[in-house]
Amino acid sequence: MKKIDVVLVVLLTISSIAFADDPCTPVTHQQLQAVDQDGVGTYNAEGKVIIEGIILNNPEEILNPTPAMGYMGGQWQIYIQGDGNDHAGTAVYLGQYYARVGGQSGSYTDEQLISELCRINHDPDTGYTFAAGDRVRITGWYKFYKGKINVNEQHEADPAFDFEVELLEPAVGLPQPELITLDMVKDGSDQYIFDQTRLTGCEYYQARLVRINDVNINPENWVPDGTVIITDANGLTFPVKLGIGDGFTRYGCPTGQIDIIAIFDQESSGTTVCQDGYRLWVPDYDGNGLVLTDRGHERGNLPGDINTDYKVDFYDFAELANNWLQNRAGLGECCE
Ligand SMILES: [Ca+2]
Ligand SMILES: [Ca+2]
Ligand SMILES: [Ca+2]
Repeated sequence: MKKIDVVLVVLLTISSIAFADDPCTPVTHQQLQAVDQDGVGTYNAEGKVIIEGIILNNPEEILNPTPAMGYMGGQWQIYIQGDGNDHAGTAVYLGQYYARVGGQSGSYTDEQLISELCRINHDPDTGYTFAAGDRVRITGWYKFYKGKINVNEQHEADPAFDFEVELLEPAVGLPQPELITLDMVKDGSDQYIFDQTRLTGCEYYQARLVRINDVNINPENWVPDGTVIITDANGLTFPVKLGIGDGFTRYGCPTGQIDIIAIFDQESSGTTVCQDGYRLWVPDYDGNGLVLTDRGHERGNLPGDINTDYKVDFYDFAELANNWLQNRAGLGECCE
């Protein structure tokens, strides 16, 4: 064997050992989200996956991270949208009470949950707090649930199942929402369009930011975490899940023809046939009256103007008093 061949063999051996010890496979969102004819995820390679993309939401605007709140306890979820030709996206999830849904290594105590939230809310290198519009890399296990393969801890609290969030580029901004019409995701009978190839219909937009113009909202169920129905001029409808951003309490449902910017989501009614349960998820609303979204650029710049009506007065004080001494788990009380 020539010297250079020996070096090659040694290098190949080292790299294969490294792979066996650390099976983390970079995948596109399209690869990870592939489905069969029933809409069930087909990705099934060994080890963790690595995905990259832009964070579409602040987690506490769609799920409450407060320990011991609700059935799953504190929860955390972000959507990551693929870049360029990778026309797909993936949700990343963490919850507190895995034992309630069959986790083998139990649940998190309140303190353990806060520690985990602190870990995944911050870049390990810089301490930077992640926000919607950051480009990140996620390394973790995955599990199929009701139409999507989520990157998560496979419902295990054991640290071996941790996922990592790393900053690639801060503040790149949200992706331009893709303008769609309801007839691209609903058929003439107002049924969801399901395409196994994921090149058209609801699957094509899953876990991505979309915009739908000129719809009317039925204000019934206009409450945080409620589901409202939008209708277009042709009578096609679509459910919109409201986030838990404070705008859904502070402002009334916009009336008349409006536009909507949302994360296209799926949570199917079944677990073995997953061709329904599509919905639009809007994390927060800034009360602008024309577009159901939070533009993230508040006017006014008056400290203490909590309800952003350009005046600091008792209404702001009432909101302040109502939230006095509350804190946000996994953000404020993280000490290193
Ligand atoms: Ca799906
Ligand atoms: Ca963990
Ligand atoms: Ca005010």
